[in-house]
Amino acid sequence: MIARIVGLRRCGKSTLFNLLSGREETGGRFGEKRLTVCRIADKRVSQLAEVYSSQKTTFPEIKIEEIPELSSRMLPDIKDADALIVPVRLFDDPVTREKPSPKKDIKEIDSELILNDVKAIETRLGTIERYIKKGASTQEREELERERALLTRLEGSLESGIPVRQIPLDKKEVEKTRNYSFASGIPILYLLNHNDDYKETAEALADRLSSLAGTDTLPMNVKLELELASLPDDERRELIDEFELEPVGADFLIKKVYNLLGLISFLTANEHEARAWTVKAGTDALHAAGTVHKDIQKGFIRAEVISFNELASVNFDTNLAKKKGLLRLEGKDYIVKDGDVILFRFNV
Ligand SMILES: Nc1nc2c(ncn2[C@@H]2O[C@H](COP(=O)(O)OP(=O)(O)OP(=O)(O)O)[C@@H](O)[C@H]2O)c(=O)[nH]1
Ligand SMILES: [Mg+2]
Repeated sequence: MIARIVGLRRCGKSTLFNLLSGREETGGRFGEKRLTVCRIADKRVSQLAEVYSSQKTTFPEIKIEEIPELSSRMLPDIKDADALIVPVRLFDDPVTREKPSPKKDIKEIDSELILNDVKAIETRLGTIERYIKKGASTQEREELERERALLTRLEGSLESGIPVRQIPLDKKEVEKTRNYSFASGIPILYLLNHNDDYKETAEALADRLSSLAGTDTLPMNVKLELELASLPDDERRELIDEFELEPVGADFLIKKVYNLLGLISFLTANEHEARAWTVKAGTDALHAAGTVHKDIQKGFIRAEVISFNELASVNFDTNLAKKKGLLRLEGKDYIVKDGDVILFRFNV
C-alpha cells in the first residue's frame, strides 16, 4: 500500500513529509521524490504483547512518498497510488504573500488529475474505434461497445469537472475502471494545513468537504506539529499545556489514510509475536488466514475469534471468555472485523 503526497507549490508537502518520516531537514532537494515507511500505531497490539509476553510486536506499515510537484511529468508517478494526501495551503504564502485560496486550489488539483484521465480515455476510445472498424467478432464487438459506453459516460462527467472518485459506479464498473488507474479516482485525504489565523476557516472547510465521496479531511497545523515533534518529551508537554494546543499527531493522520483505503486490522498474539495484520474491509476468514500464511489458508479448519474489547473485558483470560461464550468458532466465510483477535486452526 502506498499513499503519495501531492499538492500545489508551497502548500507544505515537504514539511508534512518531514513530520511523517521523523526527518528534520527543511525540505527535499529540488524535484526529488522522497519515500518513507510509516507504521500504523495500534495500542491493542502493545497491550496483547504485554499479556502474552511476546518477544516481538509487529505493526502494519504503509509507504508514503512525497511527489515534489504536480505536473504532467509527475502524473505517471502518482497513478498507482492507493491514496493521495493533498496538503492545502491555509496560511499566507511565505514567498508571494498571497492569501490562501483553498477552494480554488482544490479545484486546480482536480483539474490536473481530470485532464490526465480525459487524455487516457480519448486514447482508449480511439483504439476501440479502430478495433471495431477492423471487424471484431460479434462477442468482441459487444464487449468493446460496452466499454465504449462506460468510457463515454465517464468522459462526460469528467468534462463537467466531476472526478472519477465522485462518479457513482456499480461493482462491475468499479472493477473495469480499476484497470485504467484513473488519477482522479484515487481516494484523497485533504490535509487542511493552517496556521493560527486560519484555524476556523480550515475547520469550516473540513465540514463542508467531508460529504464528498472518496475523500476525507483533516485540519492540521503541520509546521507547528513538526516543531512539537522535534522537541524532547517534557518540553513538548510544557508547550502543549501552556498554549492549550491540541496536536493531531502523525499517528492519527496515518490511521486516517489507512481507513480511507478501506483497510482494517485483525490481531494475532502468542509468546513469540503480537501482531496486527492488514486486510481490506469485507475479507473473509479464509483469506485473512492466507495473509498470515498460505499453508494456514490451504489447511484451514476454523478460526477462533474474539473482539479485542471483549477479550479486554475479561482481562485477557481466554478460559473465562470461553465460559462466557465470548470466544466464537467461525468458518471460512466469516467476515473479519477490525480488532478481531484470531487463532487459526489448520491442518498441514
Ligand atoms: N504558517 C505555516 N506555514 C507553513 C505550514 N506548513 C508549511 N509552512 C511554510 O510554507 C513554506 C512551504 O512549506 P514546504 O513544506 O516547503 O512546502 P512544499 O509544498 O514542499 O513547497 P514546494 O516544495 O516549494 O512546492 C515553508 O516556508 C513552510 O515553513 C503551516 O502549517 N503553517
Ligand atoms: Mg517541497
